[in-house]
Amino acid sequence: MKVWGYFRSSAAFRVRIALALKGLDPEQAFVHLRKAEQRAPDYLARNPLGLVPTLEDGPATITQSLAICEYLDETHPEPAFLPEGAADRARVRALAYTIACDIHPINNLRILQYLLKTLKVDKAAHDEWYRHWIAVGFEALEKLLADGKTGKFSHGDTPTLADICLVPQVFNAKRFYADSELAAYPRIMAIFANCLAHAAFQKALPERQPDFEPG
Ligand SMILES: N[C@@H](CCC(=O)N[C@@H](CS)C(=O)NCC(=O)O)C(=O)O
Repeated sequence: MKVWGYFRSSAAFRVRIALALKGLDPEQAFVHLRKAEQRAPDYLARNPLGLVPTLEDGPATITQSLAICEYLDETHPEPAFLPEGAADRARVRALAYTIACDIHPINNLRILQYLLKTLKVDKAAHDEWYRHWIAVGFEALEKLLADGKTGKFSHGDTPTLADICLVPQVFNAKRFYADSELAAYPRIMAIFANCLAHAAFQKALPERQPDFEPG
């Protein structure tokens, strides 16, 4: 098994958490997004969208972080990323998709670069865009988490696919929000703190990765 990622990528971070939760330690390859290595022909042959992560497992090449997480969950069922019961599984998926489909893509590197370089918006407008979509998403997520099913983690007291998405998204938000501002989302931040105390989440942290660069 081999995984392509980048220390700062939220989507690659999701897969690192998933691998660590499953106790898997595949070979790693690094794609430097700031150096545009994601658009090199050999990487595009693996991942035509030019996005990290990509996972290879034997003959299978898998793109899309959530598809990779579900693949790992099916091939290595313990510990499970989804709870028992269709309604609870749907709840966890809804939390994960709120982040992965409705928050993260709007603030992805290529979108931000398009705003700055092609549409020529200034830095202040760029930052406002970023902060706005985080706030819209986190307000909704905070309400979704208030349904009585949240425990130490997003769903009960064990990590699920929702937490795999939540932690990288909070890391991402911290680049443009002070901790005092993020305190407006107490459920999200309590789950974030509990996840950070878990060894698998620790192992997946950006600063623990071989390609980490400060700043
Ligand atoms: N939906 C994709 C999103 C992947 C994605 O957006 N990756 C980002 C890093 S978090 C990326 O590679 N960005 C490169 C770019 O924007 O050029 C997934 O979940 O794998």
